[in-house]
Amino acid sequence: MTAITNPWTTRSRTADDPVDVRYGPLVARRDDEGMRRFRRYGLGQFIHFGLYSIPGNEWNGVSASEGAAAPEWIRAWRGPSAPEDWAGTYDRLNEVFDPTGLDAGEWARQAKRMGARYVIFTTKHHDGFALWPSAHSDYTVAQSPCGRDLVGEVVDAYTAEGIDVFLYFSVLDWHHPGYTTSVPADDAGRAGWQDFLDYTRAQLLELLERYPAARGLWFDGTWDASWVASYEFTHRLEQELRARRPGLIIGSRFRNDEHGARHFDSNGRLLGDYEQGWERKLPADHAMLDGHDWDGVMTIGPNAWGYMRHTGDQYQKTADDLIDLLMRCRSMGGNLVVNFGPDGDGRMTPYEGEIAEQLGAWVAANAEAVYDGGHVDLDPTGMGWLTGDDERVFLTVVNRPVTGIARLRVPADASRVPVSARLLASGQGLELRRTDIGFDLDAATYCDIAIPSDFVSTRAFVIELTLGDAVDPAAERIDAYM
Ligand code: FHN
Repeated sequence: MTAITNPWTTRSRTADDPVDVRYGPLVARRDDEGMRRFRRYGLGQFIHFGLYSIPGNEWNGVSASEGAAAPEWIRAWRGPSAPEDWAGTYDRLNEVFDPTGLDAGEWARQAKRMGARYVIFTTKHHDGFALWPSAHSDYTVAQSPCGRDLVGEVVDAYTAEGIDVFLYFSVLDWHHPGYTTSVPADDAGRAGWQDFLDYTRAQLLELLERYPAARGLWFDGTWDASWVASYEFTHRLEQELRARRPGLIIGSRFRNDEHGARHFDSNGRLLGDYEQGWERKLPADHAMLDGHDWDGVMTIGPNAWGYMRHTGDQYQKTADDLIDLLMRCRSMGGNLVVNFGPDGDGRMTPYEGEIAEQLGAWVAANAEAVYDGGHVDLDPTGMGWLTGDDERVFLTVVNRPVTGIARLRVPADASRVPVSARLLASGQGLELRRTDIGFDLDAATYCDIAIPSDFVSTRAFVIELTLGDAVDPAAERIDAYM
Protein backbone atom coordinates (compact mmCIF):
# COMPACT_ATOMS: atom_id res chain seq x y z
CA MET A 1 0.00 0.00 0.00
CA THR A 2 1.46 3.37 -1.00
CA ALA A 3 0.40 6.35 1.03
CA ILE A 4 0.67 9.61 -0.89
CA THR A 5 0.42 12.69 1.24
CA ASN A 6 0.29 16.28 0.21
CA PRO A 7 1.05 18.29 3.34
CA TRP A 8 -0.32 21.47 1.78
CA THR A 9 -3.90 20.38 1.40
CA THR A 10 -4.34 17.52 3.85
CA ARG A 11 -4.44 15.33 0.80
CA SER A 12 -3.84 11.73 1.57
CA ARG A 13 -4.65 8.73 -0.52
CA THR A 14 -3.88 5.07 -0.68
CA ALA A 15 -3.05 4.10 -4.21
CA ASP A 16 -3.19 0.31 -4.08
CA ASP A 17 -5.83 -0.30 -1.49
CA PRO A 18 -8.92 1.81 -2.18
CA VAL A 19 -11.17 2.64 0.75
CA ASP A 20 -14.93 2.29 0.53
CA VAL A 21 -16.24 5.85 0.10
CA ARG A 22 -19.94 6.65 -0.26
CA TYR A 23 -19.70 10.39 0.17
CA GLY A 24 -17.02 11.08 -2.41
CA PRO A 25 -17.02 13.49 -5.37
CA LEU A 26 -20.29 14.53 -6.98
CA VAL A 27 -18.69 15.84 -10.13
CA ALA A 28 -15.93 14.65 -12.41
CA ARG A 29 -13.57 17.08 -14.11
CA ARG A 30 -15.80 19.62 -15.83
CA ASP A 31 -15.25 21.12 -19.23
CA ASP A 32 -18.28 23.36 -19.47
CA GLU A 33 -18.19 27.05 -20.23
CA GLY A 34 -17.91 28.04 -16.55
CA MET A 35 -14.83 25.96 -15.93
CA ARG A 36 -13.25 27.01 -19.20
CA ARG A 37 -13.68 30.61 -18.04
CA PHE A 38 -12.18 29.67 -14.68
CA ARG A 39 -9.06 28.34 -16.40
CA ARG A 40 -8.56 31.64 -18.16
CA TYR A 41 -9.25 33.96 -15.22
CA GLY A 42 -5.54 34.22 -14.51
CA LEU A 43 -5.91 36.90 -11.88
CA GLY A 44 -8.57 37.32 -9.24
CA GLN A 45 -9.32 39.70 -6.40
CA PHE A 46 -10.32 38.63 -2.91
CA ILE A 47 -12.07 41.20 -0.71
CA HIS A 48 -12.34 40.75 3.04
CA PHE A 49 -14.78 43.28 4.38
CA GLY A 50 -17.04 43.20 7.42
CA LEU A 51 -17.39 44.34 11.02
CA TYR A 52 -13.71 43.55 11.62
CA SER A 53 -12.80 46.29 9.15
CA ILE A 54 -13.90 48.86 11.75
CA PRO A 55 -11.26 48.08 14.42
CA GLY A 56 -8.64 47.26 11.78
CA ASN A 57 -6.73 45.05 14.24
CA GLU A 58 -6.74 47.46 17.17
CA TRP A 59 -9.06 48.96 19.74
CA ASN A 60 -8.57 52.22 21.59
CA GLY A 61 -5.03 52.37 20.30
CA VAL A 62 -4.13 48.88 21.56
CA SER A 63 -2.96 46.48 18.86
CA ALA A 64 -4.50 43.00 18.73
CA SER A 65 -1.42 41.54 17.14
CA GLU A 66 -0.45 39.86 20.42
CA GLY A 67 -3.87 38.31 20.89
CA ALA A 68 -5.61 37.62 17.60
CA ALA A 69 -4.57 35.46 14.66
CA ALA A 70 -5.31 38.08 12.02
CA PRO A 71 -7.34 41.33 11.78
CA GLU A 72 -10.49 39.53 10.62
CA TRP A 73 -10.11 37.23 13.62
CA ILE A 74 -10.05 40.13 16.06
CA ARG A 75 -13.25 38.98 17.74
CA ALA A 76 -11.23 36.03 19.02
CA TRP A 77 -8.73 38.40 20.69
CA ARG A 78 -7.47 36.73 23.86
CA GLY A 79 -4.76 37.29 26.44
CA PRO A 80 -3.66 40.24 28.54
CA SER A 81 -3.94 42.80 25.73
CA ALA A 82 -7.62 42.01 25.05
CA PRO A 83 -10.10 44.71 26.18
CA GLU A 84 -12.62 43.70 28.84
CA ASP A 85 -15.72 41.99 27.42
CA TRP A 86 -14.14 42.24 24.01
CA ALA A 87 -16.44 39.70 22.29
CA GLY A 88 -19.47 41.60 23.57
CA THR A 89 -18.05 44.89 22.29
CA TYR A 90 -17.25 43.33 18.93
CA ASP A 91 -20.69 41.80 18.57
CA ARG A 92 -22.26 45.25 18.90
CA LEU A 93 -20.19 46.72 16.06
CA ASN A 94 -23.19 46.16 13.81
CA GLU A 95 -24.75 49.12 15.66
CA VAL A 96 -22.15 51.45 14.13
CA PHE A 97 -21.47 49.66 10.85
CA ASP A 98 -21.99 52.25 8.13
CA PRO A 99 -19.35 52.19 5.38
CA THR A 100 -20.38 55.37 3.62
CA GLY A 101 -17.17 55.39 1.58
CA LEU A 102 -17.91 52.03 0.01
CA ASP A 103 -18.45 52.50 -3.68
CA ALA A 104 -18.63 49.05 -5.26
CA GLY A 105 -18.43 50.63 -8.70
CA GLU A 106 -15.09 52.17 -7.78
CA TRP A 107 -13.82 48.84 -6.41
CA ALA A 108 -14.90 47.08 -9.58
CA ARG A 109 -13.30 49.62 -11.87
CA GLN A 110 -10.08 49.37 -9.95
CA ALA A 111 -10.23 45.57 -10.13
CA LYS A 112 -10.82 45.84 -13.86
CA ARG A 113 -7.77 48.06 -14.25
CA MET A 114 -5.81 45.51 -12.22
CA GLY A 115 -6.79 42.83 -14.71
CA ALA A 116 -8.88 40.71 -12.31
CA ARG A 117 -11.33 38.44 -14.05
CA TYR A 118 -13.05 37.25 -10.89
CA VAL A 119 -13.67 38.52 -7.42
CA ILE A 120 -14.32 36.57 -4.23
CA PHE A 121 -16.32 38.67 -1.78
CA THR A 122 -16.93 37.87 1.88
CA THR A 123 -20.69 37.64 2.25
CA LYS A 124 -20.32 36.34 5.83
CA HIS A 125 -17.06 35.77 7.65
CA HIS A 126 -16.51 33.84 10.88
CA ASP A 127 -18.25 36.53 12.98
CA GLY A 128 -21.55 35.56 11.36
CA PHE A 129 -22.44 39.09 10.22
CA ALA A 130 -24.16 38.94 6.83
CA LEU A 131 -23.43 41.66 4.30
CA TRP A 132 -26.80 41.06 2.70
CA PRO A 133 -30.17 41.49 4.43
CA SER A 134 -30.61 37.79 5.10
CA ALA A 135 -34.12 36.76 6.08
CA HIS A 136 -32.60 33.95 8.14
CA SER A 137 -30.53 36.01 10.54
CA ASP A 138 -30.91 38.97 12.86
CA TYR A 139 -27.27 39.88 12.43
CA THR A 140 -26.99 41.50 9.03
CA VAL A 141 -26.59 44.82 7.25
CA ALA A 142 -30.31 45.33 7.87
CA GLN A 143 -29.59 45.49 11.61
CA SER A 144 -27.00 48.23 11.13
CA PRO A 145 -27.10 51.91 10.16
CA CYS A 146 -25.73 50.80 6.79
CA GLY A 147 -29.00 49.21 5.71
CA ARG A 148 -27.61 48.52 2.23
CA ASP A 149 -27.29 45.21 0.45
CA LEU A 150 -23.53 45.23 0.05
CA VAL A 151 -23.42 41.80 -1.56
CA GLY A 152 -25.92 42.96 -4.17
CA GLU A 153 -23.91 46.12 -4.82
CA VAL A 154 -20.73 44.13 -5.33
CA VAL A 155 -22.39 41.52 -7.54
CA ASP A 156 -23.94 44.20 -9.73
CA ALA A 157 -20.88 46.43 -9.96
CA TYR A 158 -18.41 43.66 -10.78
CA THR A 159 -20.78 41.95 -13.18
CA ALA A 160 -21.20 45.26 -14.99
CA GLU A 161 -17.42 45.39 -15.43
CA GLY A 162 -17.39 41.86 -16.83
CA ILE A 163 -15.75 40.43 -13.70
CA ASP A 164 -17.19 37.14 -12.44
CA VAL A 165 -18.30 36.98 -8.82
CA PHE A 166 -17.72 34.19 -6.33
CA LEU A 167 -19.42 34.46 -2.97
CA TYR A 168 -17.20 33.70 0.00
CA PHE A 169 -19.20 32.06 2.79
CA SER A 170 -17.83 31.02 6.16
CA VAL A 171 -19.59 28.01 7.62
CA LEU A 172 -17.85 28.56 10.95
CA ASP A 173 -20.06 31.11 12.70
CA TRP A 174 -19.29 32.73 16.07
CA HIS A 175 -22.70 34.34 16.28
CA HIS A 176 -25.14 31.49 15.78
CA PRO A 177 -26.05 29.97 19.17
CA GLY A 178 -26.19 26.45 17.73
CA TYR A 179 -22.70 26.54 16.30
CA THR A 180 -20.23 24.25 18.01
CA THR A 181 -16.72 23.22 17.05
CA SER A 182 -17.02 19.69 18.38
CA VAL A 183 -19.60 17.05 17.57
CA PRO A 184 -22.61 17.74 19.82
CA ALA A 185 -22.84 15.18 22.59
CA ASP A 186 -26.32 15.71 24.00
CA ASP A 187 -29.86 16.38 22.77
CA ALA A 188 -29.69 20.11 23.36
CA GLY A 189 -26.40 20.34 21.47
CA ARG A 190 -27.78 18.24 18.62
CA ALA A 191 -30.90 20.38 18.38
CA GLY A 192 -28.79 23.55 18.28
CA TRP A 193 -26.54 22.07 15.61
CA GLN A 194 -29.56 21.06 13.54
CA ASP A 195 -30.79 24.67 13.78
CA PHE A 196 -27.43 25.81 12.60
CA LEU A 197 -27.45 23.41 9.63
CA ASP A 198 -30.94 24.58 8.66
CA TYR A 199 -29.80 28.20 8.87
CA THR A 200 -26.69 27.50 6.78
CA ARG A 201 -28.70 25.74 4.10
CA ALA A 202 -31.29 28.54 4.07
CA GLN A 203 -28.65 31.25 3.75
CA LEU A 204 -26.90 29.46 0.89
CA LEU A 205 -30.10 28.94 -1.03
CA GLU A 206 -30.98 32.55 -0.34
CA LEU A 207 -27.65 33.72 -1.78
CA LEU A 208 -28.22 31.70 -4.94
CA GLU A 209 -31.76 33.01 -5.21
CA ARG A 210 -30.84 36.64 -4.67
CA TYR A 211 -27.67 36.75 -6.78
CA PRO A 212 -28.18 34.74 -9.95
CA ALA A 213 -25.15 36.39 -11.54
CA ALA A 214 -22.77 34.82 -9.00
CA ARG A 215 -20.74 32.07 -10.63
CA GLY A 216 -19.42 30.27 -7.62
CA LEU A 217 -19.48 29.75 -3.87
CA TRP A 218 -16.16 29.99 -2.06
CA PHE A 219 -16.42 28.12 1.23
CA ASP A 220 -14.35 28.63 4.33
CA GLY A 221 -14.41 27.61 7.99
CA THR A 222 -15.23 23.97 7.23
CA TRP A 223 -12.60 22.35 9.40
CA ASP A 224 -14.37 21.88 12.73
CA ALA A 225 -15.24 18.35 13.86
CA SER A 226 -18.96 19.21 13.94
CA TRP A 227 -19.01 20.07 10.22
CA VAL A 228 -16.71 17.21 9.30
CA ALA A 229 -19.14 14.80 11.01
CA SER A 230 -22.05 16.27 9.02
CA TYR A 231 -20.94 14.64 5.77
CA GLU A 232 -24.40 13.29 4.91
CA PHE A 233 -25.87 16.76 5.21
CA THR A 234 -23.10 18.41 3.18
CA HIS A 235 -23.29 15.73 0.49
CA ARG A 236 -27.03 16.39 0.12
CA LEU A 237 -26.56 20.14 0.25
CA GLU A 238 -23.92 20.16 -2.46
CA GLN A 239 -26.33 18.23 -4.69
CA GLU A 240 -29.07 20.72 -3.90
CA LEU A 241 -26.87 23.75 -4.62
CA ARG A 242 -25.75 22.30 -7.93
CA ALA A 243 -29.31 21.45 -8.89
CA ARG A 244 -30.50 24.97 -8.05
CA ARG A 245 -27.74 26.56 -10.09
CA PRO A 246 -26.45 24.41 -12.92
CA GLY A 247 -22.89 25.40 -13.71
CA LEU A 248 -22.19 26.68 -10.20
CA ILE A 249 -18.54 26.34 -9.24
CA ILE A 250 -17.74 24.93 -5.81
CA GLY A 251 -14.17 24.40 -4.66
CA SER A 252 -12.79 21.55 -2.60
CA ARG A 253 -13.15 23.27 0.77
CA PHE A 254 -16.86 22.68 1.21
CA ARG A 255 -17.06 19.15 2.48
CA ASN A 256 -15.31 15.91 3.33
CA ASP A 257 -16.04 12.21 3.02
CA GLU A 258 -17.33 9.95 5.79
CA HIS A 259 -13.76 9.21 6.90
CA GLY A 260 -13.03 12.88 7.49
CA ALA A 261 -10.83 13.34 4.40
CA ARG A 262 -11.06 16.98 3.30
CA HIS A 263 -10.41 18.47 -0.17
CA PHE A 264 -9.73 14.96 -1.49
CA ASP A 265 -11.64 11.89 -0.45
CA SER A 266 -9.90 8.93 1.13
CA ASN A 267 -9.04 7.62 -2.34
CA GLY A 268 -7.47 10.89 -3.43
CA ARG A 269 -10.36 12.09 -5.57
CA LEU A 270 -10.99 15.82 -5.62
CA LEU A 271 -14.10 16.89 -3.67
CA GLY A 272 -15.24 19.79 -5.83
CA ASP A 273 -14.60 21.55 -9.09
CA TYR A 274 -11.12 22.78 -8.28
CA GLU A 275 -8.47 22.48 -5.63
CA GLN A 276 -9.10 25.18 -3.05
CA GLY A 277 -6.43 24.48 -0.48
CA TRP A 278 -3.77 26.81 -1.78
CA GLU A 279 -3.92 29.63 0.69
CA ARG A 280 -0.76 31.67 1.29
CA LYS A 281 1.18 28.82 -0.24
CA LEU A 282 1.62 27.45 -3.74
CA PRO A 283 2.21 24.02 -5.22
CA ALA A 284 5.85 23.03 -5.37
CA ASP A 285 5.49 21.98 -8.98
CA HIS A 286 2.92 21.24 -11.63
CA ALA A 287 3.15 17.47 -11.19
CA MET A 288 1.72 17.54 -7.68
CA LEU A 289 -1.53 19.01 -9.01
CA ASP A 290 -2.41 15.85 -10.94
CA GLY A 291 -4.08 17.98 -13.59
CA HIS A 292 -6.61 19.55 -11.22
CA ASP A 293 -7.81 23.10 -11.61
CA TRP A 294 -6.79 25.35 -8.74
CA ASP A 295 -6.33 28.85 -7.46
CA GLY A 296 -4.00 30.30 -4.88
CA VAL A 297 -5.29 33.01 -2.55
CA MET A 298 -2.69 35.41 -1.25
CA THR A 299 -2.46 38.22 1.26
CA ILE A 300 -0.43 41.35 0.59
CA GLY A 301 0.85 41.41 4.19
CA PRO A 302 2.00 38.23 5.97
CA ASN A 303 -1.36 37.02 7.31
CA ALA A 304 -3.88 39.82 7.24
CA TRP A 305 -7.02 39.39 5.18
CA GLY A 306 -9.05 42.12 6.81
CA TYR A 307 -8.02 45.76 7.12
CA MET A 308 -5.08 46.61 9.36
CA ARG A 309 -4.75 50.21 10.54
CA HIS A 310 -1.05 49.89 11.21
CA THR A 311 0.99 47.34 9.37
CA GLY A 312 4.08 48.39 11.32
CA ASP A 313 7.19 46.60 10.15
CA GLN A 314 5.25 43.70 8.62
CA TYR A 315 6.44 43.07 5.09
CA GLN A 316 3.93 44.09 2.46
CA LYS A 317 4.23 42.33 -0.87
CA THR A 318 5.16 44.59 -3.73
CA ALA A 319 3.79 44.61 -7.25
CA ASP A 320 6.97 42.78 -8.29
CA ASP A 321 6.26 40.05 -5.73
CA LEU A 322 2.74 39.67 -7.05
CA ILE A 323 3.83 39.57 -10.70
CA ASP A 324 6.24 36.81 -9.77
CA LEU A 325 3.53 34.89 -7.89
CA LEU A 326 0.98 35.45 -10.64
CA MET A 327 3.18 34.00 -13.33
CA ARG A 328 4.28 31.19 -11.05
CA CYS A 329 0.63 30.24 -10.63
CA ARG A 330 -0.03 30.52 -14.34
CA SER A 331 2.97 28.35 -15.12
CA MET A 332 1.22 25.60 -13.15
CA GLY A 333 -2.16 26.29 -14.73
CA GLY A 334 -3.69 28.06 -11.72
CA ASN A 335 -5.09 31.50 -10.91
CA LEU A 336 -3.65 33.94 -8.40
CA VAL A 337 -6.18 35.71 -6.20
CA VAL A 338 -4.82 38.81 -4.47
CA ASN A 339 -6.55 39.87 -1.28
CA PHE A 340 -7.68 43.39 -0.43
CA GLY A 341 -8.89 44.60 2.96
CA PRO A 342 -10.77 47.89 2.66
CA ASP A 343 -11.01 50.07 5.78
CA GLY A 344 -14.10 50.36 7.98
CA ASP A 345 -15.45 53.11 5.78
CA GLY A 346 -15.23 50.82 2.76
CA ARG A 347 -12.25 52.46 1.09
CA MET A 348 -9.30 50.60 -0.35
CA THR A 349 -6.09 51.51 1.43
CA PRO A 350 -3.65 53.74 -0.49
CA TYR A 351 -1.01 50.99 -0.53
CA GLU A 352 -3.37 48.36 -1.88
CA GLY A 353 -4.79 50.84 -4.36
CA GLU A 354 -1.30 51.56 -5.63
CA ILE A 355 -0.51 47.85 -5.87
CA ALA A 356 -3.64 47.30 -7.95
CA GLU A 357 -2.60 50.00 -10.41
CA GLN A 358 0.99 48.78 -10.72
CA LEU A 359 -0.02 45.18 -11.14
CA GLY A 360 -2.68 46.23 -13.64
CA ALA A 361 -0.19 48.16 -15.78
CA TRP A 362 2.04 45.08 -16.02
CA VAL A 363 -0.83 42.70 -16.71
CA ALA A 364 -2.20 44.96 -19.45
CA ALA A 365 1.18 45.06 -21.19
CA ASN A 366 1.62 41.29 -20.93
CA ALA A 367 -1.97 40.12 -21.09
CA GLU A 368 -1.44 37.26 -23.51
CA ALA A 369 1.13 35.62 -21.24
CA VAL A 370 -1.20 35.98 -18.25
CA TYR A 371 -4.51 34.87 -19.68
CA ASP A 372 -3.80 32.83 -22.79
CA GLY A 373 -0.92 30.75 -21.59
CA GLY A 374 -1.27 27.67 -19.42
CA HIS A 375 1.31 25.18 -18.22
CA VAL A 376 3.89 24.17 -20.82
CA ASP A 377 5.84 20.99 -20.68
CA LEU A 378 9.35 22.41 -20.65
CA ASP A 379 11.93 22.27 -17.92
CA PRO A 380 11.42 25.04 -15.36
CA THR A 381 13.97 27.81 -15.62
CA GLY A 382 15.57 29.84 -12.85
CA MET A 383 14.98 32.96 -14.94
CA GLY A 384 11.28 32.97 -14.24
CA TRP A 385 8.11 31.30 -15.44
CA LEU A 386 6.96 29.57 -18.60
CA THR A 387 3.42 29.71 -19.89
CA GLY A 388 2.04 29.01 -23.31
CA ASP A 389 -0.07 27.01 -25.71
CA ASP A 390 0.50 25.02 -28.92
CA GLU A 391 1.68 28.03 -30.84
CA ARG A 392 3.62 30.12 -28.35
CA VAL A 393 5.70 29.99 -25.24
CA PHE A 394 5.95 32.98 -22.94
CA LEU A 395 8.99 33.32 -20.74
CA THR A 396 8.41 35.79 -17.93
CA VAL A 397 11.89 36.85 -16.91
CA VAL A 398 12.01 37.70 -13.22
CA ASN A 399 15.72 37.06 -12.80
CA ARG A 400 17.49 38.62 -15.75
CA PRO A 401 20.57 36.60 -16.66
CA VAL A 402 23.82 38.56 -16.45
CA THR A 403 25.01 36.68 -19.53
CA GLY A 404 22.48 38.56 -21.64
CA ILE A 405 21.29 35.19 -22.93
CA ALA A 406 18.01 33.59 -21.95
CA ARG A 407 18.65 29.90 -22.47
CA LEU A 408 15.83 27.36 -22.63
CA ARG A 409 16.23 23.63 -22.57
CA VAL A 410 14.07 21.98 -25.25
CA PRO A 411 13.71 18.19 -25.54
CA ALA A 412 15.72 16.96 -28.50
CA ASP A 413 12.73 15.07 -29.84
CA ALA A 414 10.28 17.99 -29.62
CA SER A 415 8.34 18.35 -32.82
CA ARG A 416 7.58 22.03 -32.17
CA VAL A 417 10.40 24.33 -31.17
CA PRO A 418 10.87 28.08 -30.75
CA VAL A 419 11.60 29.66 -34.11
CA SER A 420 11.35 33.37 -33.32
CA ALA A 421 11.35 35.61 -30.29
CA ARG A 422 10.20 39.07 -29.34
CA LEU A 423 9.53 41.16 -26.29
CA LEU A 424 5.82 40.82 -25.70
CA ALA A 425 5.18 44.31 -24.35
CA SER A 426 6.92 46.23 -27.13
CA GLY A 427 7.02 43.74 -29.97
CA GLN A 428 10.77 44.24 -30.38
CA GLY A 429 12.28 41.26 -32.17
CA LEU A 430 15.05 39.30 -30.47
CA GLU A 431 17.74 37.09 -31.90
CA LEU A 432 17.21 33.43 -31.29
CA ARG A 433 19.43 30.51 -32.08
CA ARG A 434 19.72 26.90 -31.22
CA THR A 435 22.96 26.24 -29.36
CA ASP A 436 24.93 23.07 -29.02
CA ILE A 437 26.42 23.44 -25.57
CA GLY A 438 28.37 20.25 -25.99
CA PHE A 439 26.83 18.08 -23.30
CA ASP A 440 27.44 14.47 -24.13
CA LEU A 441 24.37 12.20 -24.29
CA ASP A 442 22.09 15.16 -23.71
CA ALA A 443 18.45 14.58 -24.57
CA ALA A 444 17.92 18.28 -25.07
CA THR A 445 18.80 21.11 -27.35
CA TYR A 446 19.23 24.67 -26.16
CA CYS A 447 17.46 27.69 -27.41
CA ASP A 448 19.29 30.96 -26.76
CA ILE A 449 17.55 34.30 -26.89
CA ALA A 450 19.71 37.42 -26.81
CA ILE A 451 18.45 40.13 -24.47
CA PRO A 452 19.78 43.42 -25.85
CA SER A 453 22.09 45.13 -23.39
CA ASP A 454 20.39 48.46 -24.02
CA PHE A 455 16.98 47.04 -23.11
CA VAL A 456 16.06 48.54 -19.75
CA SER A 457 13.47 46.84 -17.59
CA THR A 458 12.44 47.90 -14.12
CA ARG A 459 10.08 44.95 -13.71
CA ALA A 460 9.79 41.42 -14.93
CA PHE A 461 9.38 41.23 -18.71
CA VAL A 462 8.00 38.65 -21.07
CA ILE A 463 9.71 37.10 -24.06
CA GLU A 464 7.26 35.60 -26.51
CA LEU A 465 8.54 32.63 -28.48
CA THR A 466 6.72 31.48 -31.56
CA LEU A 467 6.81 27.75 -32.13
CA GLY A 468 7.42 26.11 -35.47
CA ASP A 469 8.24 22.69 -36.82
CA ALA A 470 11.55 21.33 -35.66
CA VAL A 471 14.15 21.03 -38.40
CA ASP A 472 17.19 18.83 -38.41
CA PRO A 473 19.38 20.35 -35.68
CA ALA A 474 22.56 19.54 -37.59
CA ALA A 475 21.44 21.57 -40.57
CA GLU A 476 20.44 24.39 -38.31
CA ARG A 477 23.76 24.37 -36.46
CA ILE A 478 25.59 25.22 -39.69
CA ASP A 479 23.52 28.39 -40.02
CA ALA A 480 23.72 29.38 -36.38
CA TYR A 481 25.04 32.85 -36.08
CA MET A 482 24.77 35.48 -33.42
O1 FHN B 1 -9.78 31.99 8.81
C1 FHN B 1 -9.89 32.41 7.50
C2 FHN B 1 -9.16 33.68 7.24
O2 FHN B 1 -9.63 34.67 8.09
C3 FHN B 1 -9.36 34.10 5.80
O3 FHN B 1 -10.71 34.34 5.53
C4 FHN B 1 -8.85 33.02 4.89
C5 FHN B 1 -9.04 33.32 3.43
O4 FHN B 1 -8.82 32.21 2.66
N1 FHN B 1 -9.51 31.75 5.17
C6 FHN B 1 -9.49 31.31 6.56
C7 FHN B 1 -8.33 30.52 6.91
O5 FHN B 1 -8.17 29.45 6.07
